[in-house]
Amino acid sequence: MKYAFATAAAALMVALAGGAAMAQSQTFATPQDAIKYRQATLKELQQNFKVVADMANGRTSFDAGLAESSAARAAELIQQPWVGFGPGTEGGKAQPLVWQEQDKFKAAGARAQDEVAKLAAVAKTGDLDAIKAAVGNAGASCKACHDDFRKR
Ligand code: ASC
Repeated sequence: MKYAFATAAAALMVALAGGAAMAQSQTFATPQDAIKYRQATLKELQQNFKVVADMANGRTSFDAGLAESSAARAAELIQQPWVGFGPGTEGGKAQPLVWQEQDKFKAAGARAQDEVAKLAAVAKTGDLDAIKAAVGNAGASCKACHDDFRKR
């Protein structure tokens, strides 16, 4: 059995988020492969977001070029984990609620995609104050999804 999740819903989420990339069809041989995939994409997302967040919070010095490239990479990465939450892939740190409340989960993911896309747009301007605000909004959207859908 393949765990496929390619679907109109994923494509719609990308469209709603204004993402340029296409939703990719993706299948996983086992649920564990899907879990590993989504964890890897979310980890790399977190690493890229942190580069910008550290600048916004004054933990590192502001480097406009690095902020722009890291935010752009984060905006690509946040489109990717969702196909790894298909039917039958419960596990990892994901709460069962992901599968029980699919509409809410997708809405929370779409909000996060939207906020990170906005961060990437703002990072191109090099305006640190605007980047700080966008980091706050994007971080809040990450946290909102984690509060409801990730095990602590
Ligand atoms: C991160 C990270 C998150 C968000 C969130 C912001 O760096 O891994 O999940 O920021 O903590 O509140």
